[in-house]
Amino acid sequence: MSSHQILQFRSDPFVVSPCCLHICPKVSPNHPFPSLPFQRRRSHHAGVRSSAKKKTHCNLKNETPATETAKRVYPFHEIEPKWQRYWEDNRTFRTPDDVDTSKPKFYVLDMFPYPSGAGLHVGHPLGYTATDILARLRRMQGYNVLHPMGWDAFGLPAEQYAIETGTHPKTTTLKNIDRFRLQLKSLGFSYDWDRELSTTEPDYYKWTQWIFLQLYKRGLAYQAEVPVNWCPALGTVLANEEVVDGVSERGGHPVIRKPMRQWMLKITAYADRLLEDLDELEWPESIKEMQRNWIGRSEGAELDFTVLDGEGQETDKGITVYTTRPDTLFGATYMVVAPEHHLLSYFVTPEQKQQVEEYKDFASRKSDLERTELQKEKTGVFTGCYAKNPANGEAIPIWVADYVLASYGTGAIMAVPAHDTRDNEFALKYNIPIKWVVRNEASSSDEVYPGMGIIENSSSVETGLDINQLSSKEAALKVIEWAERTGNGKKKVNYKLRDWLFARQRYWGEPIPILILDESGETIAVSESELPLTLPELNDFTPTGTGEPPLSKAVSWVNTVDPATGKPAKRETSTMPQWAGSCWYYLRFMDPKNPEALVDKEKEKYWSPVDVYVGGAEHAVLHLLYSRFWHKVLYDIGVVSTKEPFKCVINQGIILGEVQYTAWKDQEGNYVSADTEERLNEYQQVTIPEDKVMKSGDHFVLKEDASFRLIPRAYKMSKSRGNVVNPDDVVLEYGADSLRLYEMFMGPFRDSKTWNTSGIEGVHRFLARTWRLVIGSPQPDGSFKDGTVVTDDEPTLEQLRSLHKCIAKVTEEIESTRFNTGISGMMEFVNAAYKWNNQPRGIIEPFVLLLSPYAPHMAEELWSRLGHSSSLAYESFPKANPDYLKDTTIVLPVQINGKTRGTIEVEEGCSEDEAFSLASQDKKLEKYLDGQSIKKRIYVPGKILNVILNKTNVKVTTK
Ligand code: ANZ
Repeated sequence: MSSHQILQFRSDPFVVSPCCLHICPKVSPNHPFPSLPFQRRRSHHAGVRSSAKKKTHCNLKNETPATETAKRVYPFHEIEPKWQRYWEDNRTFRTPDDVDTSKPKFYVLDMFPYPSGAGLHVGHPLGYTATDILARLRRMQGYNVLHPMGWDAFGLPAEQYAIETGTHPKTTTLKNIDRFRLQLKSLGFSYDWDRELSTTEPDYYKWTQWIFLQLYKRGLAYQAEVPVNWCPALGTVLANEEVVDGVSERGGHPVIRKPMRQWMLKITAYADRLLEDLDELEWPESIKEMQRNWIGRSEGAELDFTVLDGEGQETDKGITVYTTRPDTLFGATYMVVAPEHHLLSYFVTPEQKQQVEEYKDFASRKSDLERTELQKEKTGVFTGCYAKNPANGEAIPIWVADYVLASYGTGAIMAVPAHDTRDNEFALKYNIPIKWVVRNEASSSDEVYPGMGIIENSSSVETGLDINQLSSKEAALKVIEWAERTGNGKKKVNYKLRDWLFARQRYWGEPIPILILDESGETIAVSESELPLTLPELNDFTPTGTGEPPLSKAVSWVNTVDPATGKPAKRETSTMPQWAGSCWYYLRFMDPKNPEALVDKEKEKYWSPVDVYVGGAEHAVLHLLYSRFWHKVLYDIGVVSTKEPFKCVINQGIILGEVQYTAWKDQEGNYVSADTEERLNEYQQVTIPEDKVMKSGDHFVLKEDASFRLIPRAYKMSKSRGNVVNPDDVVLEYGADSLRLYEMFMGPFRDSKTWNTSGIEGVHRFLARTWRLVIGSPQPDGSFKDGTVVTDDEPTLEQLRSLHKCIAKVTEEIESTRFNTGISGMMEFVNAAYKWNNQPRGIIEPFVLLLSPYAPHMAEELWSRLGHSSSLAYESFPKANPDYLKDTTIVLPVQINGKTRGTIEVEEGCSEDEAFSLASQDKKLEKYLDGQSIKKRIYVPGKILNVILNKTNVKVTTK
């Protein structure tokens, strides 16, 4: 899924080789594991390693500098493909169709990707690693896990590419999918590949079309003449979100508003339920709030104003306004209608006609967003006509202005410039009277006051309406009651949510299964038994330019007959928008091959709802709202058993590119410091490589001259900035486990984070240390012995405490999706384990299981070397024993020459050396010990440390 489907095709066949950081031509970027000259290749088998039973000591302290380089690495390039093959051959992560439903289930889903030509970027594995960790954990905790992957593969880029090159979108899509699949497999994700699906496959879109028919049959899919965003250059209609600042999001082509007959889905019929059911979801509050705003429910009234003629006489025409503030009715000093208001032409006076027409033309070139932007200067034209305020009979002018939208409310407003900011701005600009009718302590006599308060200046003898002295709330109720009684209006609930424009004039999408009878223009649903209605083959994908979709070129497909009557008919040639396929894919994963139904009822009942759904925050509104809408329709017709599709949604933060340092140069090429008083944007910006930068205090400066300050900044990864990191390169250099671990270690999962290559080295070193902890030091040639250094010794209390602390931490942190701190817990464990002089099996085996959700390849290899013959994927995840988690620190008094001089906090059972080292670092004790020669130490564990100094000591001060 992608909201930014930019057409990118990887053109360079160069990747960074792991051996030398040199560019190696001809290494296919499609192959994540070309053979490497890096390490001597040995065969590994997933079989038993009996040497694991031998008692061997881990003698890391004696490693010589000669092994330094070899020490940094472990043979990930052998381990990783080996285990990926193993998982694939054994279908380790397959979720059988007939799972034991007495067991608990866990459905963890990624927002499936749009397989773009650019391949994966490092943002993808962030969410995918998180869901993979959760999936692996739950499997080991005894859940049935559903963890599928597929492709949201219809969409513009493949079609644009087809237009440019003549390559069929299907060919491009399949090629891209192959690449994505290979890349995902190279990262060791535990997807059930047997359930893979693509929205472009007829077996899949058969059911997308089926859902459309259910919507159509229930009046939820209809055709309407609507003003659409028409992009002449792309030859298509675009959705509002595909238009940015009046141009198409893709390609930047101008977009105009044009009325066209279009398929619409009646999402507004579900507005209330979409709003109410949000409360029961475990979603980020920010997304729920965005959905609430998008739905935009507001309560108010529709009030009728009678239009007056040139002489001020009442006509039979009326304008209905929508207002959320009926309490301000007496303050309405003018009215505004939208330029597209259907009655406008009836009441514009002949003198004003030309001006109004020109204004309508001016407004048609702006998007709704531009028109309603608060900062934009308000514009408008007087219609020459007046209307009667129903509350007091006053004649107020009617204006046409584009800050009122035709698509909201009634397309007309009563303007109250004393209490509405936009009206106030407009009235001041066009010299329209302002009348204050609401007061409170915060309001001033001549400024706009949009808040609630006590009503004044609001009574009329003529109409008998008097709301003075009432609170805004009471006054609003009274006005509505009065309007309903006198026939001047009624209570009204409004929504910002609009019906969903559901047609695209493009080829690469699902055909809409509708026939249009030639004779009558009547629309007829294609029979369900005829589905899928497959896309016809086409060689010419160019838009017709007239608004007629490219499918109209498939003449023999288009021209057909109504099977029921034999009457000639044409097929609908618009296709569905890209959002369609992603509206329901999570259901198909539950039962991907079912030819009889979208999803089997029993399977759906077991797997629904998705327990955890992870993806980018950019899908907070459209995708998540559209799929909730479809789900509710499916619920109403009995296809699904839950009201909501996704129980918990988590947004991963975005990954920004590596920090870039910017310096400025004047015309002569001399540097200008970033803290200069002058305007920096008048100078030329240059990017400074990291090795020419140093930190000075809180700032970054040029190494060659520290008086020049630089600005560090991380940017969104983009091809044009050249800061895109390709996951293939990282996998080649550091391995998939390192990439996974790094992406999780970068920072809190939901926050945005900056990529930093030295950070990968850090986690890579941690993995290498873990490897050596279990396998032992490398041999002089850099290779590692088979087997492990693990012993069958009974674990000590200290070892058990370290392990169980780690188990508790890792489990808790994964469950709370704090993956980064889970890794810190494992790092602490490994640091502690390096101090032990044996590595008992009872400690190391559980630790390997703890590591496995994060670094599955290494964990599988260690597990196999520890003597296990099958995958650890379904082993029980270790459970922390609370007995080993108790706080075990004690306060130890420290004496110097027999006099108590302070205390230190130590672990119960800590060694004399550790206690002494802590004492010498203690602020209070440091002054007694610093530079002194020590005669002897008397240590009674748990009781006291007494340090006896040599009498002849001379105090050495180093400060
Ligand atoms: C009089 C008034 C007085 C208003 C006041 C506001 C404050 P929400 O809450 O977003 O629903 N409005 C109505 N239809 C509109 C349209 N088609 N285009 C632009 N503005 C429109 O906003 C409802 C308020 O927005 C309405 O209440 C109306 O202005 C304006 F002190 O009416 B109000």
